[in-house]
Parts: sequence; C-alpha cells; structure tokens
Amino acid sequence: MAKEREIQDLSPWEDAQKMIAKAGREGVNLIWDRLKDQTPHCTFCEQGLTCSKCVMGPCRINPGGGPKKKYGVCGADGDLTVARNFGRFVAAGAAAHSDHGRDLLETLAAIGDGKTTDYGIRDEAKLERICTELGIEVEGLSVRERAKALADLFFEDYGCRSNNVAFSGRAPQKRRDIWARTGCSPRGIDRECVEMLHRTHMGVDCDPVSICLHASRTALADGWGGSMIATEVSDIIFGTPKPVKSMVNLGVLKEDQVNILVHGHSPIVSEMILAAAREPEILAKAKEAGAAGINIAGLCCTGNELLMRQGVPMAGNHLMTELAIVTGAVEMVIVDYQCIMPSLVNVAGCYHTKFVSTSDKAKFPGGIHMEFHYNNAREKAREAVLMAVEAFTRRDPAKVEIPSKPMSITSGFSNEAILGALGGTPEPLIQALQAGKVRGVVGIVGCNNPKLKHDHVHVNLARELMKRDILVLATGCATVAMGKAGFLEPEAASQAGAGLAEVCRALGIPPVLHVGSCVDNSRILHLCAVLANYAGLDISDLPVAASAPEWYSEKAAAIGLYAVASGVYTHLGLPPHILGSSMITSLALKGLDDVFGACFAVESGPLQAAELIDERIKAKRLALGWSA
Ligand code: XCC
Ligand code: SF4
Repeated sequence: MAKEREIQDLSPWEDAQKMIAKAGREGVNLIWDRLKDQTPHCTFCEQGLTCSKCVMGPCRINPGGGPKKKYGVCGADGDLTVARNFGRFVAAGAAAHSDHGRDLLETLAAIGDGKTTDYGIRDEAKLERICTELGIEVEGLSVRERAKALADLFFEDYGCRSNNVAFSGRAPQKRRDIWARTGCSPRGIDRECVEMLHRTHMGVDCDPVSICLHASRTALADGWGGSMIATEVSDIIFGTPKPVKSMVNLGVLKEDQVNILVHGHSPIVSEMILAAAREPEILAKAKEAGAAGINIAGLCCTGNELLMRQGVPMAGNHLMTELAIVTGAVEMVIVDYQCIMPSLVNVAGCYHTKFVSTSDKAKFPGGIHMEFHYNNAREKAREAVLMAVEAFTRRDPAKVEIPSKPMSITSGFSNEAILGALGGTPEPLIQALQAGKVRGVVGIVGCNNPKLKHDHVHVNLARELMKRDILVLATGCATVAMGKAGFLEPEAASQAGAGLAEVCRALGIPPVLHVGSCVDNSRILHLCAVLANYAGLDISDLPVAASAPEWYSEKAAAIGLYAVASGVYTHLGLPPHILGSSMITSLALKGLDDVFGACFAVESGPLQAAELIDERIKAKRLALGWSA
C-alpha cells in the first residue's frame, strides 16, 4: 500500500491523502492499486493498433515491423485500425450522452402525455422560449401540450432524418457551411452512432480520413444534439440554474447525519432523492434513528446537476468516489449511470454503505437494484432514503473519519445567468474581449485519470490562464478541482490578471465559472455560438479554447471532437489511443485545422498547456485586429 510520500504524489488534497492512507490501513483496494497492477499497459492497445472487430482476428498491427504484422488478416493497416478504433470510441461517448438526453426526453414526453405526476415543468418560460426558437407555434397550447410538441420534435432528432438536428441551427451560418461542405452536418443522433458502427465493420469504410470525418459528425450530433437536448430539457423540467452558494470536498459529509451520495449523470433520480430527503415524515424517521438530519451530497456529474440547480454540496470528483466511501460516514451511494466504477460495490462492502443502482441499463452485481421510472420515482426515492436511514443505525463510529473542512463555492452559471449578469446581451463581454480586459475564454472540462496526479493539471492550468486574463468555464469533474482550489469564489479575482479581476469585481463573479455537468458543455457551445453570431463571426474566429486536462472517458473524446469540429481549439492532457498512426495523429494535431479551423493539442504539463492555449488566443485576437 501507498506510503506517505507516494500518497502526496497521487493527490494534492488533504481529504484524498487522508482517505488513501485510511484505505491502506483498512485493506481497501483503490483505483491506484489497480492501475499499478495493470502497468505496463499493452503497447499495441495504447497505440490503437489492436483489432478484435471480427473472428478472423484478433489482430495486432505493427506498422514498422516488416510485412508480417503490417496488416490484419483482412488487410487493414495501422491507419485504418487506429481510425476504426477511434471512430467507435467517439461513437460510444456520443451514445452515452445522447442516451442520457433521451431519458430526459422520455420524461418530458411523459409530462406532456400526463403519464407522470412525479415530474413537472419548473421553467415554463424556457419551455416556451425553446419551442418558439424551434418553430413550434405555442399560441393556444397548454404547458403540457407544449411539452409534448417539443418532445415530439426532439424525438425526430434521434431518428433518421436526412436534414440536421434542430439545435444545429444555433451555430453560425459559416460553421454550418463548413459542416455541409465536409459532409459533417449532424443528422439524426442515433443515425450517426449506428452509421459509425456500420462503417467500422470489416469491409465497409476503409478510408481512415473518411472515418475520422464521420467521427466528427457523430460527435457534432452529440454536442448540438443529444447533449444539448439533455441540458435544455433538464432546465425545463428541473429549472434553469441561477448563481447559488454551496460547498465542496469530503468535509461536506456530516458526522451526525444520514449521508447519501448521489452519483452518475442524470438529474432524474437524484432530484427525487433530494425531494424525498426533505419530506418531514422522512426527516422524522431520521431523527428517530438518532440522526440530526439527512445530508445529500453529490459525486461527479449528477452532483453537478444538483449543485447547479439546488446548491447541493459536492463531495468529490471521479478519483474521490471510492475515497468518499472510505470515510465510513456514507450510508448510501445511489447511482444512475456512467463513470460509476464497478469497484464501488466492493468498497461499499467494506463499510455499512448501501450501494443502490436505479437504471434498467446500469446494473451492478453485489449492489441493490431499485428500478426508477417516471411513474414510480417519488415512491422509490422515499424507499431508498428510508433504507439509508436504517443503515445509519449500523454505522460503526470507530470507522468514521471525515477528513477536512469544506471549501465554499458559487455555482449556477447557466448561459441565462451569465447573459443576465451582463444585462441580457453579450455586448459587454464582446467589449471586454475587444478591449483585452478578458483576453479569451477557455472551458476546462472533464475527468480525472489515475495516470496523472489528481486535479494537478486542472488547478495549475486554470491558475495560469486566469493570471493571463483568460476567463475559465468549468464543467464535469474539473469543477471539483476548481472548487477545492478556491477558484469558484468571487474572492479568487485577486489571483486573476488585472483586466479579468476588474471585470469579475464589477460583476461580482469568480474568475472560474461553474457552468454544469458534462452534457452541459453544450452550454459552452451555445455561448460560443451566441458570441459569434452577435459579432458576425464564426466560432473559430473567437479567442476561445477548450481543455480536458485529465480526461479518461469515451464521452470526453466525443466532447473534444465536437469542440474541435465546432471551431474550438482543444487541449488534451493525455492522447487518445491514436499514436500508432502518424496519419491520424497529424490529422488531429494539424490537419483538422484546415478542415474546421481548430485542432487538438496534447500536453500533460499545465504551464506548457497554458502557453499553447495562450498562443492560440493571441493569434485569434490579432487576426481580429485586437491587441494580443
Ligand atoms: Fe465522468 Fe461526468 Fe469524466 Fe467526471 S468528467 S469522470 S466523464 S463524471 Ni465529464
Ligand atoms: Fe483482424 Fe481485420 Fe478482423 Fe480486425 S477486422 S480482427 S484487423 S481481420
């Protein structure tokens, strides 16, 4: 098990370090232990050069290794193999976001059809706004009828229409022209994913570049389709976020309360758990069990959803999910889907913690499965919370250690909130950009990866960017890093460059704005489109960039690619498994620039990454005739 010195190399945070040490004492196997057991990784797989897409293989391609292994049994070479693998990788990520969006959509349809009383419309104004934006005549329609009409329209986006997903109309015309010219206009969301599976079957698309362009189209169907629908429909059902105060780190767990952690991505289950935990009868049961109350806290993106809309505190990000249970103070982890390590069931088994899964598509052997649907969610949520209350009576005080004091944060910066703070128009932001007070805007998004020191790149990159007057927007697991570093409070303006600090103080906002969960990267896309349209530019003309410094997931690859295909230069802290093909690698790092006006950069050092991003922002500013 990890020694003290080693532990400090894994994570900079007190809460993580203490829990890694505790796990060591208590014999709990953690993600870092398993990474060690898996190292060194297979070099063929690392480079994207293995193929198991058919039973003539599996094949390992060795492009430099003489004729013997230069081709798979079917004749596929290294470039094709890398492209096919990467295409499927992106499609899986796009499918995950989009299927999450579909669940929201089914809930919206159920509200429209009057099939649920558990869910309703919290933001009727946004429902009306989006209906109108997408050409639905709202006059004379009731709220339910509007919900139904909008759901019907979005269901079309999932199918096999030959024209484009509805929200792609938000993108500047110049951008849509590029997509049309390159065959990348996103049609149906499901269609692009299915087509990627088709193209990468043996003997279909054998042109690596053509596969990569379709990967871009698939990713765009996520960004402007599935993810954007997930975000906008979540706002309609659960409310559009407004600035809200909250707390972050494992210190948000409460020694004297029933602690329930919600984990996963969709707000559908977590919102219900929160509502149940606030019911007086259920609180009374908690008191009877000897608890002072019921404390709901978040992990990963469902945590972000509740934090943005409800100010629910955030316990941690991806690398903190096991460690949260190691506190011994968690009665229940209740999950929906995505990024929920199967190991959590085992870690929960080391304590009194109940692990509960809720989605028919995400089952965890060894956990408790309670299926939530739109017509039983309220009742199931009560049942789950009462189960956690019961678990509280079996908590072992000798095993409890809550390792730190929470940090305070401000969250809730939806585009509506950001534009609202600017007086309802992007004009002040454009002016600040033009004047160089804010030199650029960068989205720092995505996961943790145990191959990199926890949150190290997130924090140091953000620190460096804000010093250079670059406003940072954070989503996903990056958010927790920003919060723990103190960047999500207005006071952090003191760490920003003079221009950014002035703007932050004038608006009372932090230099790093929390804009949501992973699907909410669509908010950043939308904001870019609003700015570009307002200024009569394409997105690729703006001094903006994206970064996924510690990414691990297929979803992050889809996000990175839709960002690039939308014209946003994107930094990755680690390369995807493409290095086995110099053709695909140079396409990613250079070639895409000629196609989309944006490309990827790979760099694991935060200062070097800041330098690369800054260079790009400088170039964009100069091209607009603005100061560097
Ligand atoms: Fe998952 Fe969204 Fe990554 Fe965090 S950041 S590890 S994908 S929870 Ni999107
Ligand atoms: Fe091998 Fe080709 Fe089959 Fe892949 S598709 S496993 S490279 S024969």
